[in-house]
Amino acid sequence: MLVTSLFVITSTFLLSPRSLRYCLMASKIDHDYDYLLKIVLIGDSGVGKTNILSRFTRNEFFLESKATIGVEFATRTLQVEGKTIKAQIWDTAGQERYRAITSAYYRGAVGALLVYDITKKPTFDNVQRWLTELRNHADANIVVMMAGNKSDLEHLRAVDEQDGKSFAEKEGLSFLETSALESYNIEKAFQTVLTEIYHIISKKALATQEAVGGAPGKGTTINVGDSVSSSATTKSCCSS
Ligand SMILES: Nc1nc2c(ncn2[C@@H]2O[C@H](COP(=O)(O)OP(=O)(O)O)[C@@H](O)[C@H]2O)c(=O)[nH]1
Ligand SMILES: [Mg+2]
Repeated sequence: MLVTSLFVITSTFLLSPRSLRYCLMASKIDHDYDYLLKIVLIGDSGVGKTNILSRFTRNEFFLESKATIGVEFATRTLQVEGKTIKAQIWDTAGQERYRAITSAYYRGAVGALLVYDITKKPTFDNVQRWLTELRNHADANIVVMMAGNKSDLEHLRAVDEQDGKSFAEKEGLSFLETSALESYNIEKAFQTVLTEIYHIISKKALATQEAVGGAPGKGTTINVGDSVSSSATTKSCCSS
């Protein structure tokens, strides 16, 4: 087993290098990944969030919606530019139906997949509302990928791909059409978000190194604040 240090990365990591100097607590936890990154799934009910998660983490798809059987999060470990990244992906477990997603859901998230259904225009119209929710509850620098899901249902399309692209461009988001059913662009959507986050982390780490006056040595773990890191490290539900 590859044993390297654990870097628990949360949104606090997106602070300025000077803030980092004081916010980051170093402690050592040996683990089999370099970074643990929390990603949240958001978007209207029925757009395919749970199936995107199951496709990405277990390569499974369910035709029947099981809104009531929700997991808190699922994980998958993958390589990004030579680093071992453990993506911890949170699913809403149906709370989005009641507009009752708590701020704890967003806490510590460094990435989000904002999903709509290309066959249901209202789910695209609601993307703006979800962005506002993100901006109110998540870190300002969170990396967002907008995903127009169910691209396999071309005959039922109600949202032009170009409209998705233009909206994403206007809002500074990445954009892909996906299909959890056909496993189309699911991998790419997460890879893109994780790579973008990794680029931010490595830039910040470099800046911090300069500010602090040296590179963190091998075996140094960056742990960012108690409340945040505990949510990312102590829950063991559903991890694979
Ligand atoms: N055709 C098609 N159906 C999908 C796709 N993704 C999800 N679904 C279906 O859409 C319904 C809602 O999916 P679900 O993942 O529960 O959506 P959630 O409420 O956003 O979590 C289910 O019946 C899924 O089988 C997709 O890519 N293509
Ligand atoms: Mg769901």
